[in-house]
Amino acid sequence: MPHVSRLRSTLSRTVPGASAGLLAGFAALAVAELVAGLVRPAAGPVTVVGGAVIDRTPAAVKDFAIRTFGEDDKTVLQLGILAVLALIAAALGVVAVRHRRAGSCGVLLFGLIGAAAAASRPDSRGIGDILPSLLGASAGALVLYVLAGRASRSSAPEGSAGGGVWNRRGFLVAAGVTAVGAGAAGLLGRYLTGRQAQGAVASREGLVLPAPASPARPLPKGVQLKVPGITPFTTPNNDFYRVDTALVVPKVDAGTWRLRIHGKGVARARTYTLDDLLARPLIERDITLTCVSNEVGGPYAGHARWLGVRLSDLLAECGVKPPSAGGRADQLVARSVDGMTLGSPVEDVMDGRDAILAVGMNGEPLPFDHGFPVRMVVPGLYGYVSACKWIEDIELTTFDAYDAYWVKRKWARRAPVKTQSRIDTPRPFARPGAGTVTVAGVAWAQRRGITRVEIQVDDGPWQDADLAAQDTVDTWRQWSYRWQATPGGHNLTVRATDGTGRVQTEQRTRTVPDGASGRHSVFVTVT
Ligand SMILES: Nc1nc2c(c(=O)[nH]1)N[C@H]1C(S)=C(S)[C@@H](COP(=O)(O)O)O[C@H]1N2
Ligand SMILES: [Mo]
Repeated sequence: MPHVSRLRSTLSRTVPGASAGLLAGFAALAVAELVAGLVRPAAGPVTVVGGAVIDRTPAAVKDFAIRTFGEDDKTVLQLGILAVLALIAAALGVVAVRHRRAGSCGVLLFGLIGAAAAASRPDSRGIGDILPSLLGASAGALVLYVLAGRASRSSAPEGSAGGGVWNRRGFLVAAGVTAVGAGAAGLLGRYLTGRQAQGAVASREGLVLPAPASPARPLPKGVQLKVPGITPFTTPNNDFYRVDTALVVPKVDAGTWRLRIHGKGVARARTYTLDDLLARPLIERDITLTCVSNEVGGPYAGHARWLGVRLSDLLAECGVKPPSAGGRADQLVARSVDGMTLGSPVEDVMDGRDAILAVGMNGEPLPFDHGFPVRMVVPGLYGYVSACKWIEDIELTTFDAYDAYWVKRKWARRAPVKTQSRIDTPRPFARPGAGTVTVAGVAWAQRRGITRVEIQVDDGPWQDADLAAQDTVDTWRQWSYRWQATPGGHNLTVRATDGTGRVQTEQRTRTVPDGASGRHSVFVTVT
């Protein structure tokens, strides 16, 4: 049966070849991880490749990923990269059984691609970033060369020169040694990375936040409605949405953290330590933060009480003037330790609003996910043009001279928050019983405040909802509406009016380039 034996001989080359390739890939990643642990944890192989992928993802695809995978988008991306790498490694292994050099060269080529990806990241810092990929790929190429040699001999027909049995054992021994060695290297790399993070963790645990010189006004009674299913007025830190490009959350040691303010029109460039900031009079403010990627009705909005330094005070100390007072810079570019850049209008952050360099969030130091030790928060601007996490540098420049990260990717230069409202309850496709049904949710128009919320049932007239107390114009506002629900399918739509008297538009736009507009609707079936 010639077909069967040909199939068997193909398989007997393919299986060891693919195994050799997978092991070589594993060894390459493990060594890269170890080198990264030694030189720069943020330069781990999957991290830099993933980061480079994120940097090149068009706005529409990024939006799709956020929409589809939500905050798991990064896990999905990393698993995807690992799956692709595994396929390529297995294929290279199959090639290597016949052409050992070609297989190893293929691995080296991937190392070069990885190094290029690392060097292209906005936070790239030279040789330390490309070493993990290069050394990892070299290790992988060597492993493949050795294993492929044994695999091709081990797949020789039984009884031919060299003897299949002994060689198969030889292959398995070499494979086992590789697996154990690579596993150990990978674990050691992870351990080293973890140890560096411990300093940052300790610095956060040791941080005692001073009391604010200017506390937030106590929350008015009645900002929080007692309606099951409504978004809580204050978002607990653990539930606060997270949107950023960091595959590995930066762990910054508060003790070594610095913030530099410099650039156009900065009469006195300064560098501040965290203690410098904490020694200043702190302000505490309630501010609702919203993401430009939030769809109508979407979850990317959160509310917190922020503690920090008034940004305009620091800018004034450095001699910065807003354009309206003759300042030469109209754009403030905040840069984070992971190379993210966000550009805000200088006029906005100095116009008297509570733009904050925040150190505290809801009574505790910023969580790492939300920018420890210091981030920016500017009421009225979407996060991508204002809310720089893990900030380390503020450069004054102009919108003409510089485009920040998201602007280079088709998002708008300027992006004030649009008036939005959301129905939290009933949920879409809920089946409430007939009679009184409480419809409730939140509405926001930071800087302008919410003065009215209305509900429309099917094509009926707009009816006023009851407004919860308003905290400030920079916070969202809860609302509720007692609906006399009749059996059947119904569509509920909400619209808000902001403090300028403007009604939320029904014009639907996508999130790109400057935030979604349109009205949120929920379809329910009353039983
Ligand atoms: N360093 C850094 N800061 C960042 C981002 C980022 O990707 N990197 N994303 C911004 C965006 S798009 C938003 S909406 C807010 C979200 O802040 P949060 O994750 O604390 O909710 O952070 C902003 N600050
Ligand atoms: Mo965002």
